[in-house]
Amino acid sequence: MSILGSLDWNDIFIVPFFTDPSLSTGIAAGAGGIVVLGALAVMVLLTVKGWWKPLWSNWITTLDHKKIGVIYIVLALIMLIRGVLEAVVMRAQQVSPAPGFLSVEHHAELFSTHGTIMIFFVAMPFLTGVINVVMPLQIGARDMEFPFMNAVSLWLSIGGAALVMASLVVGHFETGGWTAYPPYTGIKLSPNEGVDYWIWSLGLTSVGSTLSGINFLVTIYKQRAPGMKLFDMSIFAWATLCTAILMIFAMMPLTVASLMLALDRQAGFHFFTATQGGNMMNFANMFWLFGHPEVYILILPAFGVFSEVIPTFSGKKIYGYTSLVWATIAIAVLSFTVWVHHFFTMGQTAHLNAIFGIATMTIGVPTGVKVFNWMLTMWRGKLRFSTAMLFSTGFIFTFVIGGITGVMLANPTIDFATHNSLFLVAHFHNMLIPGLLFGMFAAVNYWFPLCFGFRLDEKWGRRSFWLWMIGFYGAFMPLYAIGLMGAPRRMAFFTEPAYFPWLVIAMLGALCVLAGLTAQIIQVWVSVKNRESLMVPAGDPWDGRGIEWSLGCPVPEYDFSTIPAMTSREPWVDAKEAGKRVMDPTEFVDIHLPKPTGMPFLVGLVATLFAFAMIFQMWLIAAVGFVAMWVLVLIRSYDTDWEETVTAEELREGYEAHKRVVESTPQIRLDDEFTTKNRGLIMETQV
Ligand code: HEM
Ligand SMILES: [Cu+2]
Repeated sequence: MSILGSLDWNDIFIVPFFTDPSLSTGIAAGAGGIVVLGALAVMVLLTVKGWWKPLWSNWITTLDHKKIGVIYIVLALIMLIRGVLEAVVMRAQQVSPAPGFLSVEHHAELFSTHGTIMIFFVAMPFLTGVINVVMPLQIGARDMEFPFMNAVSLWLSIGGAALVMASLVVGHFETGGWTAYPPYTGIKLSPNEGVDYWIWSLGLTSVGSTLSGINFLVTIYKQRAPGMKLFDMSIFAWATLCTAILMIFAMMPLTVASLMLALDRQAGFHFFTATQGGNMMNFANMFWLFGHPEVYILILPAFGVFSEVIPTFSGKKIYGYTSLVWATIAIAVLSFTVWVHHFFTMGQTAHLNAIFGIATMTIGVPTGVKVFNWMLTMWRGKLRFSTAMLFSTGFIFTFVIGGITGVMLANPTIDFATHNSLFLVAHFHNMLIPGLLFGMFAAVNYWFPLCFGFRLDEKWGRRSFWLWMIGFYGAFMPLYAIGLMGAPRRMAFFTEPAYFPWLVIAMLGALCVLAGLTAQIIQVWVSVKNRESLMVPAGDPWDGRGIEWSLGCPVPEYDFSTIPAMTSREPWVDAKEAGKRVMDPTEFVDIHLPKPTGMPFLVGLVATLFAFAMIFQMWLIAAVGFVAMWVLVLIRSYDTDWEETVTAEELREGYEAHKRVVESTPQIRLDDEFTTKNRGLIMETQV
């Protein structure tokens, strides 16, 4: 066997187009071409602008939680562009006269990559990024408990995403959907490297997420500002805590299931082959033992975001803090008790189905509690519809519809009629687009100034909201209808004329979503261009409530010059009500920050090399990569010179500088919040 394993000429992205020219292979070649040219263009840009060095020293080697968070979010946005484009191609395929312009395999690859990407490389990095930026700032910490491991998680996730991108250029992705059920994904029915791409890209990122979960949890336990009790934490921090626990316990079944699949495929095991004593249901159970908690990993952080944005833009304290916390905990616990609802039809008894159906419906209760909490927070508030608030209110409205269809599906008898239909596809997009993406968009619009010092453009932000909102309804309401009419999911094409008008609407909706995404890109572009007038150096541009807003924007690398005194649940609001514009400092002491290091990047790089080699069965390279990974970790373990000191004096200067900025910033009225008069620190009560 050659050193290049199973890799051969036909795996290079343009070759199939020349051997079998068609629109389908042309699109595949074009997609591969975009990846290659895009990568080249980025490299040329970096070289021409001389940005390699700053990129390396400011970003790639960083251990700063805020920058790591930003990189995660950038990753999520890049992958979101691919995911949405794939969705548009699928929609175009289904409105084309049968059999459409894509080969059946190509369409299957598209829904598989779309689903895999959206869940693992959009949703997960997005929420991990937002947590990274915000959570330490909200609990009064200076960084994660394990900054090095945090960066390793990041580079493992990027490595996983890079593999999915590589599958456009070298070889194929799998065709078995994001769930990759055997026996279809076994070596007999899926002999090419596609499933291995799925296994190893998920392998990298699931290890990354497990480590992130551990990091978040320990950070919350150990790094809270002195005096901050658990029940003093922000709701977002609570959401992070519950998410972290879910990440720790839920990612592992996935890692194990996918590694077992790898053993089945490459080492002749038979965990999942019924004819050899294995059982496919072991995969289904393990996958969903991960998969259902996973949807709460996706949704809880967004719930946390809404619980921060809605009070701020309603000018009121969150309604029912304690009930919100308990609802979050209840959802986290219950999320481990419902996984069977993903395969009601796969042969267990009616009794078992009934139990899991009831458990599923139970989750509606704490979720309903939350919806009422948000609505009661807005009740009689003075609402201001910033982009972040629009996404939050759009979420409540839309999410409730998705929730109702979820309770319908929780009923096994209904599920028997609707499972594997487009009704289900409509349902989960109805949960995930508002319940995940809108939350993350709200988070970016809300917290962006903390990282970059300026606000995002509101006009384009609002446009993006309306396009996403209308686009969502257009793209997915029709799927409920044709799903009930019997349209199955994952179909390459439809020949039933009654579906056609609905599919056209869905296509237009998807285009509208694409326009929304474009509006967001324009929003960032316009904001960067006008950043001078959007600067909010004094911090707190929205009259916010969390202690993250007591800092200037952008937040300095060390976050807090002195750790805030936690006198209540909302010390920043108390300070403002007492007429203060900066929080009183506690004690200035020397602090230690971890030095930047290229090691996490290298670990990610060799891990990715290892995974790539495993995909193409290049055993020698795989072995080298695997060993190199651990050698790097070992070298790092013996590194004693990894901290740098920020002196108490520097911190005091930082504090004084911030105070001067705040004092020289004129106070404005809340009505001028979205104008260029907003340089930070709106104090309505003072005007
Ligand atoms: C942005 C607009 C989006 C559009 C237009 C869209 C469209 C689609 C389409 C057409 C399918 C295939 C349905 C079928 O089985 O026939 C699909 C599947 C899927 N989508 Fe989306 N989607 C979007 C966003 C998202 C988001 C944000 C997520 C998750 C965070 C997501 C997750 C999935 C998953 C998991 C599947 C199932 C893949 C499979 O069958 O294995 N999608 N989507
Ligand atoms: Cu579920």
